[in-house]
Amino acid sequence: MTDHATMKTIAKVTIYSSNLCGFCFRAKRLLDSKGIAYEEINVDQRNDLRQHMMQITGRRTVPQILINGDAIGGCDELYLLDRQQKLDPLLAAS
Ligand SMILES: N[C@@H](CCC(=O)N[C@@H](CS)C(=O)NCC(=O)O)C(=O)O
Repeated sequence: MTDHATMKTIAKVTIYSSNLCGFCFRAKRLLDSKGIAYEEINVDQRNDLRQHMMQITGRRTVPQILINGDAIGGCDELYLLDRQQKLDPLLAAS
């Protein structure tokens, strides 16, 4: 169970996701492991939200992740940023 009391909410993180999406699951697992709170927008059955996601990210796959309004890409890009030790500074910035 996620302990919301200890979650960090410094950066605003948004994740566009869908059900039955392994990449979405992996991305959320990494954020959860860091105690980062995020807004999840599920685009299943919501073509309007998917269209909006495509407009602001230029991509059609899920997940799409935004940190303080900047589209950083999907799951692979999130893990790459983490491996490059660039993710924590982004998440700490408001
Ligand atoms: N490399 C992408 C892969 C994402 C991906 O393939 N997502 C699947 C769902 S798990 C998807 O959106 N498939 C629909 C499509 O390819 O149009 C990432 O790391 O986020």
